[in-house]
Amino acid sequence: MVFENIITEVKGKVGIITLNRPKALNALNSALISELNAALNAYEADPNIGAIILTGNEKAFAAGADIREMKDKTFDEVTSKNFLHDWDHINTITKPIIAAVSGFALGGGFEYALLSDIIIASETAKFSLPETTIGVIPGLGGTQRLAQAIGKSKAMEMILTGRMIDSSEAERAGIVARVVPTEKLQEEALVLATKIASLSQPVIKAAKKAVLSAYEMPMAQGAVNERTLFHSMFKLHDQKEGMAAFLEKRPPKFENR
Ligand code: DAK
Repeated sequence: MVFENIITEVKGKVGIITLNRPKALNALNSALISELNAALNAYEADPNIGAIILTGNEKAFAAGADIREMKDKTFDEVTSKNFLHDWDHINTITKPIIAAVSGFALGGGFEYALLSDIIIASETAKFSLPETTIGVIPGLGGTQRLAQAIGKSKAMEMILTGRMIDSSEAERAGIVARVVPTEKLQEEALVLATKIASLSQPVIKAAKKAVLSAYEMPMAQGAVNERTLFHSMFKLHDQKEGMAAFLEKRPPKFENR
């Protein structure tokens, strides 16, 4: 596939998507999001891909939705066409997604990082939800996911003021899994994604689904969901193989089935 706003690349079993509108600090517009959704679908459908990396460049992961594209929209237009309705398509992807963030992750850019499964950040990463400073509020789940990630008081402070935080504050607050030197970000993201992609795909998908249920259902229901998923692992060749390999003191050979 040929894209204009993103670059795709496969390394081993890892599908990489690099946002590529550097002149606009990777501001997200409709064309970019359609391409992103197409690339995500292609990796989701490709049996050789076990994990996905979503990244930007050193200066910006993404500085939010494209303000030029939104500025003149009327209330009727945004409601009748459910403006930006396809932006949460990433939620349908069952393979793990790692956001590798350097530079600005603002507004919708930060929300895309929060929609990913793991965020690893470079030392120069900066996060904020600045929507209130331009006359709107977050619209891609940021109010919900940030509050869940860091608690009400800090989320309120960030959202009501638009304050930008750096990578060490983001790490302390639990937004990012890890901070790495800027020049090592892509390498570290690839090591992490490659490790995940080396495991059994159905097992990894079940683990992702189980963790996400912590955000989507009450605890008791989430625990039942986890138990059902756990039991379903015993239908897999890879469960037999993983346990046999452990006992036989050899590396497992997973077949994704
Ligand atoms: N949109 C459009 N262009 C942008 C942009 C953006 N968000 N961010 C940066 N740019 C452009 C600038 O206009 C500038 O273009 P030229 O003037 O050169 O043509 C170029 O990128 C470089 O930016 P600056 O000159 O401003 O660079 P600085 O280093 O001085 O500042 C900055 C960097 C990141 C601090 C600054 O650019 C900035 O504050 N950017 C805007 C950040 C922002 O407010 N983002 C939030 C946008 S609202 C939804 C889904 C998503 C959303 C809502 C709903 N649904 C599913 C319903 C999301 C909303 C948003 O993200």
